[in-house]
Amino acid sequence: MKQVVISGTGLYTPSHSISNDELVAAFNAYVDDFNETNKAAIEAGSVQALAQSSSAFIEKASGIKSRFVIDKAGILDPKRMTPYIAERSNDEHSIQCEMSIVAAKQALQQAGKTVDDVDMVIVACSNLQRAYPAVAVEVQTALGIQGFAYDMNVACSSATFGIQSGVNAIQAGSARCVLMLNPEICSSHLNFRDRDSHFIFGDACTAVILEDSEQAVSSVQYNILGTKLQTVFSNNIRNNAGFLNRCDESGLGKPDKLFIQNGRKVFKEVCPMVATQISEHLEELSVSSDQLSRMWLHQANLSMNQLISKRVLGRTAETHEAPVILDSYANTSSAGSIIAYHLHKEDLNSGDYGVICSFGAGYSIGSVIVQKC
Ligand code: CO8
Repeated sequence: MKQVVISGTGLYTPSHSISNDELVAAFNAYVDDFNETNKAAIEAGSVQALAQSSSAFIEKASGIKSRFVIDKAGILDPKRMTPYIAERSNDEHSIQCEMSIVAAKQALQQAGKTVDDVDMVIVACSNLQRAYPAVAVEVQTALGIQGFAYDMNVACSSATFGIQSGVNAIQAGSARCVLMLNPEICSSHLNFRDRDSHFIFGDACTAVILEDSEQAVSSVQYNILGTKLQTVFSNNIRNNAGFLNRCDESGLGKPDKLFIQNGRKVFKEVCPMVATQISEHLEELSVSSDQLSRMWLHQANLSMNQLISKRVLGRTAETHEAPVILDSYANTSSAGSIIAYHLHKEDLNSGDYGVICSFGAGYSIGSVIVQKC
């Protein structure tokens, strides 16, 4: 069996960042306007007044302080609260392709590879900007890669599921070197008028190079010891946007065509599942939790990560053991655990063990146990 390594990663970060205070100011202006406009109906009891948001709540409940976004102006306009992302002609690169190219070039450089070495491209993310042609095929062609490419979607777990697909392809002999990308534009499917979730997401794109260890030349490589995936159906995180929407006009524009969740239930149900999966996965690979130097966890909520790492380690994790990037990136869906890995992978020693773990809608959970070469 071929030993597959992660030999390079890349990260595209949008140039705009929104602080909690900025986001809350826009949200509260929208709330004030709504309540003023509907004053009579609110007083008559036929419309419910909206409640204001608060930066203090956001940071306490989630650990998020700011988020990067493709467009700031549209989100912070209380009359709009949706990013401005202009449509492009079919002759231009799509925005997900553009983000992917930046992250891919970094990952290739880190891996010491050129596009000629890559023969498979996976674009794995929560939302694809069009039905077809696959964004992955567009990226493949834009970069000049031979071979084949496809898109896949497993919500927040898309990257770990994408890693397993890449590992399988290399071990089966259908690919030599895989470029796996996660272009997440969460701001375009977040309801910025929803107090419960308007602060949760940000935008980013990550890239991962997977290849046979025998051909890898990178100075920072991690052997993939095993991948483990799990899915259990749940309606607690859902987005009903889709190609059938226009077939029933009554549903158009309703909140369920954007991200909706029951955050409390997600928290309670997913944390134990994730901790159990990581512990069982380590055991299957005969790695004890004492040997685990790093947990690059999905970046949705700080308390979630503290709870999961505590259950796995049997003690509170040190900051460096479970690095946090959600404070400045928020939840970037599938990109989150890869951003944590990308920014916090160099300082481990040869032989050290780590786990990349994602979890989210589906429910879906993916763990990738790695060892530094
Ligand atoms: N400001 C002030 N107060 C607020 C606000 C606000 N913005 N929002 C809620 N409150 C109030 C509530 O009204 C409530 O008040 P009361 O106690 O009087 O009823 C109180 O604060 C507590 O509310 P919650 O119970 O909702 O707060 P929590 O402590 O549970 O925190 C969280 C909310 C942060 C959402 C938390 O539950 C959480 O993080 N849960 C896990 C979420 C998660 O991980 N989801 C995964 C989704 S990611 C995924 O799978 C990707 C999908 C695809 C990507 C989509 C991109 C858009």
